[in-house]
Amino acid sequence: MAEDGDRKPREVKDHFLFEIATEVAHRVGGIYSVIKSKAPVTANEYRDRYTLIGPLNHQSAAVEVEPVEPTNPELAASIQAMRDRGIGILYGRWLIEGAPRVLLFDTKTAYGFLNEWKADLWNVASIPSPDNDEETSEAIVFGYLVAWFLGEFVCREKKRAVIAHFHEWLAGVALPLCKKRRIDVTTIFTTHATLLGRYLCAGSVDFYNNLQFFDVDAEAGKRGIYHRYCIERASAHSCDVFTTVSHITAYESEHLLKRKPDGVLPNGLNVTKFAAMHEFQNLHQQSKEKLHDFVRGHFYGHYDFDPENTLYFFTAGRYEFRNKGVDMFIESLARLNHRLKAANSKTTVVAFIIMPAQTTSLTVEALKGQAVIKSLRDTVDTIEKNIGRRIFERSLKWHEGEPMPDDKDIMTTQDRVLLRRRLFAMKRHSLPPIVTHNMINDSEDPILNQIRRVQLFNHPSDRVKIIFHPEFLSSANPVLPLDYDDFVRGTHLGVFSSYYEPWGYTPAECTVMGVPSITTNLSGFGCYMEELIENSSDYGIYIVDRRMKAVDESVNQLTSYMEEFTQKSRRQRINQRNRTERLSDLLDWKRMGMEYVKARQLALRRAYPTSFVGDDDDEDFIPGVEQKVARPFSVPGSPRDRTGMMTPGDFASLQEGHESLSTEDYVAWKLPEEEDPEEYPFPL
Ligand code: G6P
Ligand code: 1S3
Repeated sequence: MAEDGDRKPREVKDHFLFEIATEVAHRVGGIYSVIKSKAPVTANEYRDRYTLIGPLNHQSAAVEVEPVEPTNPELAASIQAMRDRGIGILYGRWLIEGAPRVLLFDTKTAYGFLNEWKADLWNVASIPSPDNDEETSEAIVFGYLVAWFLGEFVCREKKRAVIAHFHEWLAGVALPLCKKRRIDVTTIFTTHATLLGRYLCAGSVDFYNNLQFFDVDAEAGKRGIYHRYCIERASAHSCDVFTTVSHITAYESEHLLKRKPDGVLPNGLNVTKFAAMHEFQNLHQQSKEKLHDFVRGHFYGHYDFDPENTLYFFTAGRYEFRNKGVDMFIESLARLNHRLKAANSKTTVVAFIIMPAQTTSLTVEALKGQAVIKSLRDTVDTIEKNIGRRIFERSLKWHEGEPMPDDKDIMTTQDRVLLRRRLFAMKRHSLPPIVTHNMINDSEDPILNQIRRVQLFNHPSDRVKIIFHPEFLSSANPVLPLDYDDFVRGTHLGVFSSYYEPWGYTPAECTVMGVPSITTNLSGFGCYMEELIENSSDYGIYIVDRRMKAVDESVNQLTSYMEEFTQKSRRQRINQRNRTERLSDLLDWKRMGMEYVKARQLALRRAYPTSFVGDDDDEDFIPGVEQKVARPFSVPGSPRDRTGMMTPGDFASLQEGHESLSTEDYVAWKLPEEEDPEEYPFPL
């Protein structure tokens, strides 16, 4: 759409920004994390010129969105025009940090147009839409509503430029429509993965070595996703600026979507800085105590390992067995178990797998474990109080020359019976369970089958224990009552050995909480960190090579990283956590958001080049738009060779006329000074 002959110049200063995604005020997966965590910086930059657009989900909007009246007259009139045609719209503030404005379309109120719109989509973009794919129908209705709205808005707001930034194919249908209808907006499309990439990787193909050779239409057809693939490809080709979340996905998009991205918009996080320097270490200790409590209950009757010598590892995410690398994690845990046993190690590793699967309920055994331990604790508390009371009474009556109160008199027969009853309740004839829930398909579940194959059954002799929690975590859960963040803080190491991971929020979240993690050089996050930090493992960022190594070698590398971690002393772990946490700034939206700023500027330049005439400094930001993130003061300490197979350095830089994406352009990052461990204000 760039530089249409009939496009009239618009003012780029104080332009409007609409960001469109299906996860606005409605959590489904990673995109919710992106837009929600980014909201504070974008809302701060744009104020009331920023609106997020999504489909209305009544349930989540009821708790996440406060309805308000639009104050902008053009916006209000556009909304009214659509309401007059029967479209249900909720406009309000999203109740998150930054409180951005949201515009949510009730797609159900537009299903009357579905057949007409499907036919139109075929006519204008040659995109087919079968009857039986509800997700695609939803994407079409939403896309047509978005294009309708943008058309209404730019007819009324005639002066200032409008940027529409779309995330993922599900929100992309409006892109070919904007182009065909010549709607006077400039567009950005960010893909957070590719449909084909995800499908191909989940199968058993050698994906990365064959990227150039796939017959994309045929592969999409074989998987019944040709129509979805068409939407994704049309979105990538009709936008003014095309971006992905990492270099590795940029490379993939170039081959599978047949357009080279204009740049990479990595995902950031909203980093919390604590007033006290060591607050996050204290939080680790507090959350770890809660994990100890859970483990005491789960392993009752077999709790013969020492919490002081226990390390908690975990993996978490959407249940994609191969893509998220759970297959490799379990295999490596089995090898680690073998190595620790052979070395007579005193360390026990408890490995958690947090991945939602279909379940019916928590198991009786999981509930019983926590109940048994709670009863034991209650009984011991009662006995303790009784003993205290008796010592006190006896001491009051004590006279010089009499013997001290005897412990036999202090613990009564009744106390002993009470305690014995609890101890008997803790007898167990089976091994502590692997899974906390009743699975719908236990016998065919890939995770359980892999655990069965490697025989990690929580036997007392095993030094690696395993717990599969097939549900997202919540503090309201009676068995493991912790929210995800608190859980992560309590662990020692996150393991994310992904095969397909466009970015990967899980290891990034670990980093900002000061928890070391293992990831791979097939994940966007892993590649990003590898590029920026030399000796990244010193900083708690371990990167398994899944590109150049055979599978068995990668499994061994992962095993060795975990083994090496088990050999660290407490002091070494604390030091490493401090270093990990100091990388947080690197992942903060205040820095990462810079690429979004650049992408928007490129979109404006492509659509309205004449509005920039006379502005000779290419690197300058749009006049009038305050630059929120400082330009670099220095280059990073360890620049990297960027000729690696999957991170070709020739993606465009989000700037017209520049050939290569240069991370140094926006990363002004220097490791802060190390602290002296002797001065830590807590026991080591
Ligand atoms: C934090 C706490 C320390 C505690 C340590 C345990 O640093 O502030 O008081 O000793 O965690 O570390 P660990 O790696 O053994 O869980
Ligand atoms: C995608 O979600 P996923 O887990 O299916 O988008 C996320 C946000 O960009 C990204 O972090 C992740 O790697 C992708 O895979």
